[in-house]
Amino acid sequence: MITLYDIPSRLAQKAWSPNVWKTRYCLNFKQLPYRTEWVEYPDIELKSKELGVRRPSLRRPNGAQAYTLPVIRDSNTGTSVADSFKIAEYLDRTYPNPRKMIFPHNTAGIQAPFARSFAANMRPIMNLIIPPECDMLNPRSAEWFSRTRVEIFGLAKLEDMLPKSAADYKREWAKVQDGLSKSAKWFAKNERGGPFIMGPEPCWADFVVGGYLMWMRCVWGEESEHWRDVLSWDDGRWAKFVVGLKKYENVV
Ligand SMILES: N[C@@H](CCC(=O)N[C@@H](CS)C(=O)NCC(=O)O)C(=O)O
Repeated sequence: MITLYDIPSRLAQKAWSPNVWKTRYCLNFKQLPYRTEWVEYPDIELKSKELGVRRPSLRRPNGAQAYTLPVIRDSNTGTSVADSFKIAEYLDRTYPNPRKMIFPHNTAGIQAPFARSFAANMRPIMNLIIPPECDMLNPRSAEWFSRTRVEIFGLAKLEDMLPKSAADYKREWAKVQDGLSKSAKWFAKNERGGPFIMGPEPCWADFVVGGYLMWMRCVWGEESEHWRDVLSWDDGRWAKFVVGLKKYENVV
């Protein structure tokens, strides 16, 4: 059995974290049995060490190192793996179902830079999404998240990340749209019609995009203007994409 370690939110489905969603999509796609164990932010380092994760998986913008989720523990092999990309590689290597490869045709080498370029396109979302993300967490995680972000970004308070005026906010939101549109052009090159980057079956690149979209949907809510915007952008490409990913959204 595989255990997936994830950070809980106060939402009904609990799962919200973009990086952990990448892994959950992988597990659901490969139809591997697993269960989720919830870990609050301040407990991630201790839990990781307990599981035998040897080193931190993140270097922060201020240079500090941090342990992160997702982590998986696979009791079938006695292995713990941190970092969503490394977990995806581990899952393909350990459970190589030829019809369910996260990196079909050995594409890890080209999907890794895809994910980095996508994240770069989406960089403008950070200042908009991090402050409200905090409201979705349980109190211990919220306190810890807010305090560490204030430190990392050298702020007086978390809300200082937000644009100062409505006009500034609009400009920043337009940059998020622009970032997704750049990525939409990559998807449009697939002549098999999608909804995914390689056609009807998803792969790592799709789970990366899906993780971001899930994050936005969780933080702002399905009824929000933000989410309605996203679904309308790029001629409804993301609306179709989200429908396509739905069957991999089980939280167990
Ligand atoms: N490169 C890592 C990044 C993981 C990551 O940043 N996870 C966040 C949750 S979305 C985390 O655990 N952050 C802990 C922290 O910031 O202290 C991956 O893809 O797994």
